[in-house]
Amino acid sequence: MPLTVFGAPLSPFVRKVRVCLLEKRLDYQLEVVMPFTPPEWYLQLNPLGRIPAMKDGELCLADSSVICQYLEEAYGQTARLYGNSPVERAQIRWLEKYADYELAPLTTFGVFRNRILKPSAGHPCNEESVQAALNQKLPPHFDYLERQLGQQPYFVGDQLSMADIALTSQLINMEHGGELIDAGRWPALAAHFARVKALASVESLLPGEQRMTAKLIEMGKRTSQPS
Ligand SMILES: N[C@@H](CCC(=O)N[C@@H](CS)C(=O)NCC(=O)O)C(=O)O
Repeated sequence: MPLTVFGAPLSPFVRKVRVCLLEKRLDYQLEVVMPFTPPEWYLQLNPLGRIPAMKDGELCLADSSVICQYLEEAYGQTARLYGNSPVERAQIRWLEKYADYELAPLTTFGVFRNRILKPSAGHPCNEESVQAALNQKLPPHFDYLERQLGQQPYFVGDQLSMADIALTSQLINMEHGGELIDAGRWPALAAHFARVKALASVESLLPGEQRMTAKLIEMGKRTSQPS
């Protein structure tokens, strides 16, 4: 039975899991569950109501990191995404956590939510909060990540890991929200973003996401027009 991922494609956490599955060449199906108003049955899978969740046979898991770490251990013959030593695993988990808990509140719940989700639901974008994220809160994080990356192609070791996937996943939501990393100020990070986005796994998801984002932008324009 194939694995089932529950969630919506524009969530950075769902994208993380999908890219992990694609890199590991594991078959899966996506069952769309929208966040914030999940159906009652979904609370059986994740009592917090957040996406993603995943089923593997009878096993049900929630939280993107828990899911990806399970896939790494349960499907040991597939591409390794959590490094090759305790040191690498710790570094990868740190950067994954950094992406999910430090970047997400700014890139996804700041820029993307304000610019795309709120207008599509008839609520105004708080552009002041977007500008604060872009100009004050994100730059120190980008400085740190630029230093961590140095001249390496990937954040940890010399191969793709969940650190690269989690960080890129957040930056994709920022891009859907109309903002790119400034390549003049953070050249290594901007090049890394382009490199990871060009992976076949990531590339295969982006056109669908871009179409959905364009639709949401159109909805936002319609709801903001006076009737
Ligand atoms: N740490 C969780 C975060 C999941 C998360 O916050 N998902 C958002 C969508 S991007 C959500 O479901 N929000 C709905 C809510 O908080 O009620 C993970 O990595 O899976």
